[in-house]
Amino acid sequence: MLSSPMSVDALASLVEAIFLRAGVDAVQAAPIARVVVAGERDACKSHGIYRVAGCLATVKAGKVAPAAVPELKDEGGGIIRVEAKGGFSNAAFEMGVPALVERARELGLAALVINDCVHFAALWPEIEALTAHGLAALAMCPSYSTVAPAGGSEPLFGTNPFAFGWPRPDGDPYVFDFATSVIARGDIEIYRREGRPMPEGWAIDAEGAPTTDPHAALSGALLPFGGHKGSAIATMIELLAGPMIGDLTSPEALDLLGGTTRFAPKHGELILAFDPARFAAGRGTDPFARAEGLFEAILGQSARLPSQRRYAARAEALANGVPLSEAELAELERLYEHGLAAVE
Ligand code: NDP
Ligand code: PYC
Repeated sequence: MLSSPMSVDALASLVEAIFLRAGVDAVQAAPIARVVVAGERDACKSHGIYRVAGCLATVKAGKVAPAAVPELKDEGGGIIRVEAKGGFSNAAFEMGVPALVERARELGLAALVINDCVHFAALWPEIEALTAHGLAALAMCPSYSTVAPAGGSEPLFGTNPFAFGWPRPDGDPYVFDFATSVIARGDIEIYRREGRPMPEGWAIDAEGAPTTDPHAALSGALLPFGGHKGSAIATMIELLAGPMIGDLTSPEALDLLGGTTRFAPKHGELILAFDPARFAAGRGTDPFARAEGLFEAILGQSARLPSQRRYAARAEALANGVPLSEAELAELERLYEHGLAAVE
């Protein structure tokens, strides 16, 4: 049952207050609240307010440093690093953005490396933070082993999200953001909570047999999207956002976490920013105008662009509030009242 919609600002204040009351330092609480509320506002339920309890459980279990203050390490080159020091990734990302934007403009491309961060979030808020500056961007990170490689049957990769954005002069950017598993694990947890079977083709059980039972899927393995192609992209993400940046792979993150619980895993993240105008310089063409032609051609076939659903949900939420069920509201109130005592 739906309660009255809550304004985006009111929801953001409530979520931030939950984190602050639970002992998360203000440096981290505000960025986490921004990301979680953006997910709920844009109808991305798997990474919206549903994640608040998991974050608190991660704090309670001592698997994240709630008072960590990230540290920027910028030597003026194309690689900017932020050490999250065991805190959530979100404050570390926000700290790195100004240097990343400045360097991408100066050099044409630049990378932001985040090390030692606890990661639970969707990547598109980060992509949008860069497209807002007229930059194209890629973001990726491992997670913890829950996905079998194509042809295998044991969890190895994380759900390894991969996101891309391209700025558009007169509107919302082109953004895609997806797990490299068929579906994010968060969605499977929502199926489990709602007691619904999942569609076929998402997962295998612990014996390697196809399953539509979310319980069996969560104790078995998810499948990569697109068979061997998704498997290869998941491998690339493990390499680029794991060993290449001196951080953990998904199997290593799982070892550190000690199991596939609702706790968020610790690992690194890689974000790349490109200045399209710099790349196209001297070619006598406008990359942004040409991109518009491509988007129009997609839309001209009545296909939709990724993020269109999300932007529509955002417009609705900004105008009329974020729709929350009575159960969701009660859960937020419980977390506000009882803090860490409210989570296992
Ligand atoms: P979805 O499959 O729901 O969506 C993936 C992307 O495809 C979105 O950009 C979506 O846009 C777009 N899309 C969906 N349907 C269409 C369509 N018919 N035509 C064009 N575009 C379409 O996402 P996932 O379940 O794979 O991932 C959900 C979230 O989980 C992501 O935000 C990801 O970052 C996050 N995640 C985070 C992890 C972490 O470790 N931090 C791990 C795994 C996932 P739209 O939103 O508009 O529908
Ligand atoms: O939904 O797969 C997921 C996920 C893993 C870590 C954060 N989100």
